[in-house]
Amino acid sequence: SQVSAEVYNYSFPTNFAFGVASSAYQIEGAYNEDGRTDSIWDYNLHEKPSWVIDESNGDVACDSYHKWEEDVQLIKELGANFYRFSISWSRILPSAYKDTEVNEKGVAYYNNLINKLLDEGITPMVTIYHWDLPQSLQENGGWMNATIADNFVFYAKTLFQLFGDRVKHWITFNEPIEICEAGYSSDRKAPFLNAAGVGGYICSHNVLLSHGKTYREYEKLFKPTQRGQIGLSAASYWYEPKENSGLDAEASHRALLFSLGWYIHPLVKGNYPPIMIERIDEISKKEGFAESRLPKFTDSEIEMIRGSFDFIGLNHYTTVQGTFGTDFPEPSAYFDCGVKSSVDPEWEVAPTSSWLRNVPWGLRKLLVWIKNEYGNPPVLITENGWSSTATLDDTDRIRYINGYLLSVLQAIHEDGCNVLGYTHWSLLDNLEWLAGYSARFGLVDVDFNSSNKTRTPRKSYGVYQEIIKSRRINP
Ligand code: PNW
Repeated sequence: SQVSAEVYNYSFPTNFAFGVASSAYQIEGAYNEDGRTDSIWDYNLHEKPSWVIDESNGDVACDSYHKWEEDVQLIKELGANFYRFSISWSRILPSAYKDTEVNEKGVAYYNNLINKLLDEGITPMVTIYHWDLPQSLQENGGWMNATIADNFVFYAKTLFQLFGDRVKHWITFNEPIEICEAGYSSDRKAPFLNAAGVGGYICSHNVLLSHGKTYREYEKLFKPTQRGQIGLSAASYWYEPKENSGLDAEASHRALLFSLGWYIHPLVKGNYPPIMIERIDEISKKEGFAESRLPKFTDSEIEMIRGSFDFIGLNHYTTVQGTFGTDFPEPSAYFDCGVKSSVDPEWEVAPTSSWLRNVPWGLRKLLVWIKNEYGNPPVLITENGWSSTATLDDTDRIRYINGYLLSVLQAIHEDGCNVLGYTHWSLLDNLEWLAGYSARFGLVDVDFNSSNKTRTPRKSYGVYQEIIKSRRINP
């Protein structure tokens, strides 16, 4: 659907920030250099290369561990206000567990990066955890073990101590639904645990408790002097009712509560969405489980988690259609939710990611849904992006960026949504998890066959540069 001409007259508010994002395992390489130890991704992709379609891994990736200065230069040229990157836990704490030694060489790498960004006028935004759990913690159950919270809080506090004098924007977790539902209830992400209907809920519970504790420790020990902000980045599709029926509308709303609401509801309201609690309790009982598969928060945990955010991070890529339906295997979060998803074949599909379709109005509807459901909290779009082929002439990405940013402008100017900024995923082509190097998400092309991982800006890089400069979308 087209937007009306006047939407092109809107500009981004003066305090609206533009950035680009990346994550450690996807770009750094240097997997065993300077004391870094294995994460669950290193371990699993070395054990079984066929997890990844091109049998690639993050051993070298974009080699940003050595080429970070060039990356900062690209961000500077782009004119971005901030750079969202993640820190590799096992580079900072090779022994991973609480009270273990900090690795000075790992610290130096991030100090250099942060200082250079600041020198160039780029605000550093740090994701504390972007999926690369130290393998030694996984050997003790990883996110399934409640003791992970103490280890995570120690790691996070180490980062606040080391970098918090200069880093004022922190994201505890990138996409808990991918960490947990994909990692522990399926085999779509490491550690490939595949405990459907169980693993994802336990993992998410521990992630939420870890987030809440980290927020409260920062609030108590660091915020008074460092004055930074903390959020969590949740991933969500927009669910558009497939048929114009009450049942599909109810199903689509429920799917949003079971995905975005799974994490944002606790942060805003203290607990899981009531519909999740009711359905999972009841279905677990019918399935013969002695207790609900959804763990319970205590009253004091609810108090701790409620309000544990300064902004909501939103990773949004695409839209699906929701239909009422329960034909899923049991137990599973899909069965618990009871919504089937499909797509409109008319929606343009990304040439290298079959799940990704260009549906710009979905972002606007999602922002309005968050506003209505959660009292218009400050939302930072922490990821949005498109995967093209290796071409430099990426007109499909340009179409996607323009469409989604127009949708953001409408959400701000016509719907009054509180949107703080926009982050494009990604600066560089990088290791797209199980899609390897086949799905290119970069504004900048990376030649992975070249020994120096040559970076070449695409056409979209120039378009985003122009948007940041003019603060509007050029018709
Ligand atoms: C994100 N979905 O994952 C991750 O944060 C990035 O590391 C990743 O490279 C990027 O998106 C591109 O895939 C997603 O199901 C996982 O809509 C799933 C979805 C979206 C993003």
